[in-house]
Order: sequence, then structure tokens, then C-alpha cells
Amino acid sequence: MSAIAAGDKANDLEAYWMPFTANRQFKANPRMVVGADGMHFTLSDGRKLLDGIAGLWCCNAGHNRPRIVEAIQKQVTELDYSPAFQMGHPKQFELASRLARMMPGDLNKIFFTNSGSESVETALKMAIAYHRARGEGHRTRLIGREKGYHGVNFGGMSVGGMPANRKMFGSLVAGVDHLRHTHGIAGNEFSKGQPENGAEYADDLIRMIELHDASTIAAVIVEPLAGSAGVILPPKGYLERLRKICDEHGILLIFDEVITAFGRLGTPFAVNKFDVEPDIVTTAKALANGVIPMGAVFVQDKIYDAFMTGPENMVEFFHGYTFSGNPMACAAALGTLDTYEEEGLLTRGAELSDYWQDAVHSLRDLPHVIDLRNMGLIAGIELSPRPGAPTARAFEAFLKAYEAGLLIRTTGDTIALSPPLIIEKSQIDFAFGTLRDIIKTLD
Ligand code: PXG
Repeated sequence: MSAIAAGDKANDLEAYWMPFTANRQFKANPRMVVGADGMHFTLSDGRKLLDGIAGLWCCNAGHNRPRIVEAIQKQVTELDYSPAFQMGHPKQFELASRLARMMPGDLNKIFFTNSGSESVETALKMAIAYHRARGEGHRTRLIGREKGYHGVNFGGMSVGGMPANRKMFGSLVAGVDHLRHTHGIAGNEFSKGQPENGAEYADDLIRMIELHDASTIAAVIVEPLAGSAGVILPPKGYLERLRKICDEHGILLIFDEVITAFGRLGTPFAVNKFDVEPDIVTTAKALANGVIPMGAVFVQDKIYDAFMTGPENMVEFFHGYTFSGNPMACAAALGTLDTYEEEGLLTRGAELSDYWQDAVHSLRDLPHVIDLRNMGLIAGIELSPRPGAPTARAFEAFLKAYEAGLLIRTTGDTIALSPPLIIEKSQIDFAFGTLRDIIKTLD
């Protein structure tokens, strides 16, 4: 059909297949965003919505931030794109050096990607190739965790542990196994910060070593704090134990920090918060404040060095993206890091965390609330599922919050909050006051 015959489709909602969205439900009753500034979105009907989830855990500095806007505007006229392979531009190197300085320990080498999913694929491929480069090509197995979310590409989906994200897509990547998740361990309900019970769940890795033999395992990947599956915190001692077992058996430990990196937990990275140094860290989302897609994989020097051994004219790692470290994304990320630094945002979550924690746990007396979890500026509010209709109760809360001017996320029957790190106390009061009113009205 010609464009003319097709008529004006500008306002037709049919063509766009929306990601992770109930398309038909949305298109019957669209929620359209037309603007954003600071802590708020503006909707097509002119209403303001308090952003309780930093976009999708990514706009940590809030919206329409001048440093980032100016950096992008300047960059686009100066150098819009430069080839990612066999060519460089100064901002890639500046950004990588700056990120390496921010990250503790030996995680000093940075590989750029365009999303969390790509960061995960990159990390998994690095892990397998690293062992091969060292003469341990038999280490190919990857271990993830139930309820893990590592994006939607084949590797990340395979090590991930969310059944709905996996079941439609065939046999996935071979040679993957999963640790048990740590959600719902008895005695951990209503913990403030890290729960007491469950460090021994890390010993699942020992069972996998006994089953598969350590010599077949390349890496273990976990979210230090799992976001997507409903804000699941690591039990005290759990991450330390995983690190120890990995060390004892020559297995790489990958932290997927796509959600936790850049201040979410009140520290720059979860690596700082939990004081456990993995071999590889994946990031994305808040690296460029969600304004331009960008991810970064941090690796320990020893991993990079293992690749730098063959002839110097040879490509060392056959991997990369057309948009790896592209100038626009680098400029946006540098503007973002400037904003974080000037406003102290990477530690602001720590300053606000007591206030935030009190607000979260103030919901304890409400009907349907079966658990409350928090750390830094993250909250998980778990509701009991409506009998026969799992997720329906939380989704009703989402719709009611939206009507009341507050954007929240729901996953299963858990409400997740992760606001921009610029949030004010009065806005925290508004968010939890609104949630209190809403939860009371849910059947
Ligand atoms: N790893 C982790 C830990 C994530 O949380 C990804 C990888 C994939 O990132 P990309 O950029 O490819 O989407 C994620 C993404 C939610 C939600 O509300 C979480 C994510 C994405 C969208 C929604 O829980 N996490």
C-alpha cells in the first residue's frame, strides 16, 4: 500500500509493537508521556507524574539535566559519530579512565556497549574466552541464579532465572545451571537492609562444582541486589561466600550491576556497598542517565592482560558493537558523571536512606503487605497475590498510582520504587502517602 493510500497514520497506535507491555490493554487505554523535567514526567493530558522509578532505574540524576543536555548538544555538532573499530576518539578514553578511577580494586579496564543486555553478553563471552586464552578452554559452563534478570539476549536469558522470560524461546544456551534464589527465606520478612538468613544458599555453588566439576565452570553471574524479580537483597555474608568459593575453584564472579551501579544503593557501585570485588562488573542504565543508550563492562586487569598476548597486529577479542563508545553516548555519560559528582548524587542515597527506610516500613500495618525490603534508594513492597489472579493486585496499584500522579513499577505482586537520586524528602512523603492511600483501597 502506498504511503498516500495508507493515509495519515501519525496517531495510529497499531504499528508499534511495544516491549514488555500488554499491547492490547495499553492501546485501548494509552498512557502517553510527552515531557520530563527534574523529578516529574508530563503526560499528554498535561498532568504531572512523580517519577518513582527513575524512568526504568536509569535516570538517576533526574530529567532534563543541563550538564547532560549541553554535552549532547555540543557533541552533535563537533563529532556525531566515529567508527568504533580500528579508530578512536578522545572521549572514549577519557570516559573509560574516569570510570576506572571511580571503581574500586582491579576493575580498571572498560568495554563499552549500548545496553544492559549487551553488557551481559559481553561479560559472558569475555569469561569463556579468558579461560581459553589461559589454556583452560574446558571452562565453558555458566552459572546463573533463579529469579535472576540479565537482559533478554540469548546468553543473559539463559543464565537468567525468570520463567516467563525463558519459556517461549526454545532450548536456550547449553551448559548453564542455576543457584537457588534467596527470596522468601523464613525469618527475613520486613528486614531493614540486608537480611540475616541465607548466606548458606551460596553453597549451592559447591553442589554445582561437585556435579559438573570446577574445571568445566567459567563463571557465576549474579545481581548483587536483584531488581527486576522484585528487589531481592543478598543475605548477610552471601556475596562474600560466593566470592570465596569462586576463588577456591578458579571460577570468575560477575556482578550484574545494571541496576545497582551509579548510586542506587547509596554508594557508587554495589562493589563499594558490599565490599566484595568480582572479576567483572556489568553496567548500563544510569551510566548516561538513560538519556542515550550506553553500557560499560568493567574487568579486572588480569582479564584484559590475558588477551594481550598474541601478535600485536591481531584483534585480541572478536567482539564489539557499531555503537560501542560512540561520541554521543560518551558525551552524555561524561555530562552525567559531572552531574553526579557536582551534586554528590552517588552517595546521596546513603544520606537519605534512614528517611527512606522509615517511609518504606511505615507501610507495615497495611492490608496485603507481606514483606517490605529496602536499601539505599530502592524499595520492594510485596503484596499477597489475589487468589487465582497473581500480579493483578499489584497492577491495580500501578494504575491507581498513575491516576494519583505517581509512577511505580510492579513485578509479580511486588511494587518496586527506585526514584531519581535527586528526590526531596517531601517527594518521598508524597510517594509513600499516595501508596498508603492506594494500598488501603485494593481488594
Ligand atoms: N541486567 C540487569 C540486572 C537488569 O536489571 C538488564 C541486565 C538488561 O538491560 P537492558 O538495558 O538490556 O534492558 C537489566 C534490565 C524492571 C526493569 O522494571 C528492569 C530492567 C529493564 C526494564 C525493566 O524491573 N533491567
